[in-house]
Amino acid sequence: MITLTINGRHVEVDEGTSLLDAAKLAGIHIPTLCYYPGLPAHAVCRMCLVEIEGSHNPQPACRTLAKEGDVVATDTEALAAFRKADAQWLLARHPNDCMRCEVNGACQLQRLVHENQWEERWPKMPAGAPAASEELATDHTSPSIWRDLSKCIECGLCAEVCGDSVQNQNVIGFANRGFDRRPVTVFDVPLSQTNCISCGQCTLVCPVGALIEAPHWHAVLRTLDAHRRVSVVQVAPATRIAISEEFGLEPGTVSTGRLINALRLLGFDYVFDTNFAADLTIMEEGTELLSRIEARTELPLFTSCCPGWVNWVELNRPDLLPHLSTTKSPQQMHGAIAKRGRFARALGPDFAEGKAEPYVVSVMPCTAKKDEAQRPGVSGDVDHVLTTRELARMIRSRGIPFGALSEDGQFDSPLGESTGAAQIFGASGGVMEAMVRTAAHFKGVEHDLPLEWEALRGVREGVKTATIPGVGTVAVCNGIASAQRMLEDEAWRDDYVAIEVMACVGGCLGGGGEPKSMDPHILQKRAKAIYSVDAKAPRRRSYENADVQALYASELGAPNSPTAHRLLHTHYAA
Ligand code: HC1
Ligand code: SF4
Repeated sequence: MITLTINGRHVEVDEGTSLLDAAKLAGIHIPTLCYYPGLPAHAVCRMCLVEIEGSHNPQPACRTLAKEGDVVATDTEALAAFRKADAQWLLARHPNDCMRCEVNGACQLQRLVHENQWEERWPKMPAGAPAASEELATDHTSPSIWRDLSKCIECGLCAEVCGDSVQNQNVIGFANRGFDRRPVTVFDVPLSQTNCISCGQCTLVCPVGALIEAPHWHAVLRTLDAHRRVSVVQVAPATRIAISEEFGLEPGTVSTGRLINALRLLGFDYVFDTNFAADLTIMEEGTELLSRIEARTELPLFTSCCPGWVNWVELNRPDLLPHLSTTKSPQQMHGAIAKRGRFARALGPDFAEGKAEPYVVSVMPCTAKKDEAQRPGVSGDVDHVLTTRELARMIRSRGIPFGALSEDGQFDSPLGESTGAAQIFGASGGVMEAMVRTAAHFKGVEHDLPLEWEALRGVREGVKTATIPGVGTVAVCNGIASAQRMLEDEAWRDDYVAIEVMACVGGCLGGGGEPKSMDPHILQKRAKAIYSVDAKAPRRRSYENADVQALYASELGAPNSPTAHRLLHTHYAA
C-alpha cells in the first residue's frame, strides 16, 4: 500500500493507482474531459492537472501514479485559472448550440462550464478540428452514427475505442498536429464509405456531441403526437436494465414495468417485448443449427443477431457469409410478425388486406440496429429504432417521472410473452446459452444437462466454450476484437459447431446506444441484473413460450418451414 495526502487528507491506495483514482477513493472530485475508465489515459484535455509538492509543473492526475509520501493539491487558484482558460479555449472553437444539441444535459464540456460558471468566452476562433471540407465537418452519411467535427474537443477517445484498445476497427484516427489536429476516417472519407460497423462505441465515449447516434426520437415523437397510425413499440432485453441509470436509479436495477408504463405515457398503443422474438429466434436458429449438423454443412454456424458483427463479416470476410445463420435478428423478426402476422390483420380490414400497417418502433441498446433496420431483405420490418439514450431523452422531454413510476407495467399480448432464455440474449454468451437450452431439448438430452452454463457467461477476454453432449462444442466471442483474434487461427473451423459473436464487449448490455457511464464495473452490474431476471422467470427455455408455440400452430407451421423462412429469415450481401 501507498500512503499520500490529497488536499490535506490521508489516502491509502494500492501501488499502481493513478492520482485520479486515489482522489476518487478519498471522495475528492477532479474534473476530466478526455478520461474514460478502461481506456489508456492520454492527458490531452489537461483538466485534471494537480499540483504535487516538489514538482515544478502541474501533472495530469489521470496518468500520474500515486507515490509514497506525495502531497497533492487539486483545488488551488492557479489550477482553477488554468482549467478556466482551457475551457475558454475549447468554447472559443465550439458552436454555441447547446439548446438543440443531442447531448444537451449529458455533455461533459457543458457540465464543466455550468458547474464552474465560466461565463466569459474568448473571441470566436475558427471551428475546432477543421475538416477537409464542409461536407465532412458534419457527416450524416451513416444510418447509425452522426459526426459533427465542429463540436470535437480532440480528446482522442473515439480513436482509442475504435482502435486497438477495444474494437480493433481503426476507422477513426488522428491527422495533423497542433491547431489542425483532428480526428479523421481512413482517407478522410464520409463514414458510410469506411469499414465502420456501426457499433457506436465511439458515441458512448465521446464526452460532447461530436459523435452521436443518428437520432430518430424527434420523428417518433411527432408520429406519436399526431396519433394517425396504430403504434407498436418493442423493447430489447438490455434496455430495461440500463435505462434505470439515466434516471438516477442504482445500476443493475430492473425497470421493465416502469419502462412499459413510460412507453404508454408517451403514447404507444401497444407495448411488446423483443424477448418474444428472441424466443422465436432460438426456435429458428436452433433448428437451423441441428439441420446443419445433420447435413454436415456450413459449420460452424455463426449467430446473426448482432448487426455490428454481420456488418463486419460483410465488409471484411465475405467468405464467412455461408456460416452466418439466415435467421433474422429478434428486432427484425418482431417487426415482421407485428406488421404482417395475425396481430396486424386483426387491427381492421385495411390491415387485413395489406393496405395499412402499424407503425413499429424498437428500443435498442445498439446503434447498429438503426443500420440493420434499413438492410436489404429486412427493411420495412421496423420503422424507427431508438437507442436507450434516445428513449431517455424522450421521457425527459415529456417530463415523465421515470423513477417514480410503478414497476407494475405489463407487456401487451400476444407479442409480449417471453422466457428467461430470451432475457439473457442481452449479455455476452446469452444467445448461445439460450440456444443450448432448446437444442438440448430438441436432441432429447436436456434432463441430463444443467440449465445454466457458467462457462459461456462473463465479460472476459478470449473465447468462451462449452461442450454439449449430442450437439457439440459451442463458442462465444465477447466483442469483435475477440472474434478477429479467433479467426486468425483456422482451428475454429473444426473446433466448434456454433459460435456466438457480439460486436460490443459484454454483449448488448455494453452496446453503443446504452447510457454513458464512468463506472468501471457497469457491465458486470448490468449482467448480474439480466441473469437475475432469468433466474426468477417461471419458464427458462425458449420452446416453453406458449405464445411462440401458438404462433407456430396458427401461422408458421414448424420451425424453418417455408412460411417461417419467408417471414423470419434473410440473406447477406457478398
Ligand atoms: Fe440485443 Fe437482440 S439481444 S441483439 O443484444 O438478439 O440490440 O438487448 O434486442 O434483435 O432480443 C440488441 C439486446 C436485442 C435483437 C434480442
Ligand atoms: Fe469505430 Fe464503431 Fe465508431 Fe464505427 S461506430 S467509427 S466502428 S467505434
